[in-house]
Amino acid sequence: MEESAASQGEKKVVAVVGGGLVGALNACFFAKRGFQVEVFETREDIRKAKVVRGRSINLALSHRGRQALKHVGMEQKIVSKGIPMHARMIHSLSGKQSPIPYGRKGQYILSVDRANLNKELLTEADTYPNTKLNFDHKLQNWSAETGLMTFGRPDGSQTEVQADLIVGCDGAFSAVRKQFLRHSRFNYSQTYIPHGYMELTIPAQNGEFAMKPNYLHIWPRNTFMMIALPNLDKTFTCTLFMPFEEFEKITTGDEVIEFFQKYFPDAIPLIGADALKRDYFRLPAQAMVSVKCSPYHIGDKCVLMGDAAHAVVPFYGQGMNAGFEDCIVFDEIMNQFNEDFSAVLPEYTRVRVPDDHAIADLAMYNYVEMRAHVNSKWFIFRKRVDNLLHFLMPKTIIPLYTMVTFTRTRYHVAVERWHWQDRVINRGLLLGAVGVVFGGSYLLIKNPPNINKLVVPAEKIWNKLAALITP
Ligand code: FAD
Ligand code: EGU
Repeated sequence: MEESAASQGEKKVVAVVGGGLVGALNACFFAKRGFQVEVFETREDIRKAKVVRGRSINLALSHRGRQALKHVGMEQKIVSKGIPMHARMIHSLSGKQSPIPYGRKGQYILSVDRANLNKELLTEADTYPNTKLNFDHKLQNWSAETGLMTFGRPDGSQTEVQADLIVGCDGAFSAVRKQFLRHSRFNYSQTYIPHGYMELTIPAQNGEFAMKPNYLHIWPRNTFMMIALPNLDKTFTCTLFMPFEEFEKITTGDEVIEFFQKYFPDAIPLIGADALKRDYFRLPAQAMVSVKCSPYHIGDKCVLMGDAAHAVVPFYGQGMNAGFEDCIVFDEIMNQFNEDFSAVLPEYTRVRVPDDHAIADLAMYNYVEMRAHVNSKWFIFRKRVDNLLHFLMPKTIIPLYTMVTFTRTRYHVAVERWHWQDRVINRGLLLGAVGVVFGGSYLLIKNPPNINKLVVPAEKIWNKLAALITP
């Protein structure tokens, strides 16, 4: 009946390249299915390393990511170490803070520590007897024909490993993806945005959070933007976004203070003037890239997931969440097609590409939008309008961020719905305007105003004005 090697107990070998967030989670998904899982990661074991250099320090975890963690029994473990953020806190230039809720009480996102999340996922993957974690293994080359991979080791040696399926979870600069570029009919685009980001820390004050902890703090200033997420040690990690050009203009400690005085004055005492002068120059600003490609697979041998398949700019807080959702989608298709890679891989590409492309576009759209005209007033106004319309028509109008953040509505469907809602709103506004014109005309015809009543006050006003200007 089942012709797969699975039933004979000799499950296929799945090589997960990259032991970052998506790779470590994916290892759990494949291990749970009983595959022989091998994870290959360039870095040393971050659970043993003293200094972990990574991208952002903390991340916003939302519904899609949580659902994926739930699939491997990790949701509670991670959520318990996350800090709920029920609302944004908008900081205006004057220092005024305005909270804007994400939704109802149960609708919140979590600030989670990236390093801890990665460690917990690796530890979980490690608990499966059919999983082996290989650190200090950097993929150098692989063959789509044979599934043979070559890894470089820190001592300069190389090792070769064969797998039935190669899962590329090696991030935005994926070495696995490099081979795809040689194949015909592979679409690829990457865009670096002009902005860079820099992380700064708001330390705890007298052992307490220096700002309200259960918020995503945002300082929207058009071209310049800062956001801060809380950490378990009562610090906040601020991420400053601005054009590289602007980063480069600031070359001295005093210029840093001057800049902050102008755009983020309330943040100076929070970060501390001396720390700010020092930390600004600690690391150069980091680049952000958007990568889109398709297909995500080659034959029945290789598939890309997470940032390797779709690096998105961080302006929707969805990069990791989308990568985690990739794992669920793949898992569901594995059920549907009985783990037959030759059927699963094309189906995964067919189903997932439109959604990943949609979130990449949305994140880029939001970047352009925020940069162009989002100051604190506009941000507050737009979110209030969204929330009001949702309150008036809860079934018809659902804010885009709600669909993206708090549901598993397919990203491309969320975008379609958003456009549809826009048409409904515009039609509503048009209908309202037409109603006012026709209704007003009808009322005027039915109850023609007494000309004398209208003219007399006008005359009175004119007389008064005339009295004023004549000496
Ligand atoms: P990575 O985390 O990059 O992991 C890739 C792994 O592969 C690494 O461990 C790397 O060492 C390894 N690797 C690379 N090359 C090789 C090789 N040749 N051989 C072997 N191993 C290799 N997402 C959210 O959901 N919410 C947020 O709030 C959020 N905020 C962000 C803020 C910023 C400033 C940035 C830059 C990103 C943010 N993201 C956020 C996105 C998120 O960081 C990524 O989407 C996520 O890290 C992707 O995980 P990944 O495992 O695919 O890739
Ligand atoms: C950027 C960097 C507010 C973490 C988008 C909202 C982000 C995050 C928003 C980073 C914004 C922007 C949304 C969430 C989240 C908002 C969202 C952005 C987490 C539309 C650690 N964004 N981010 N939108 O609605 O849906 O609050 O680095 F400023 S969480 Cl840019 Cl929900």
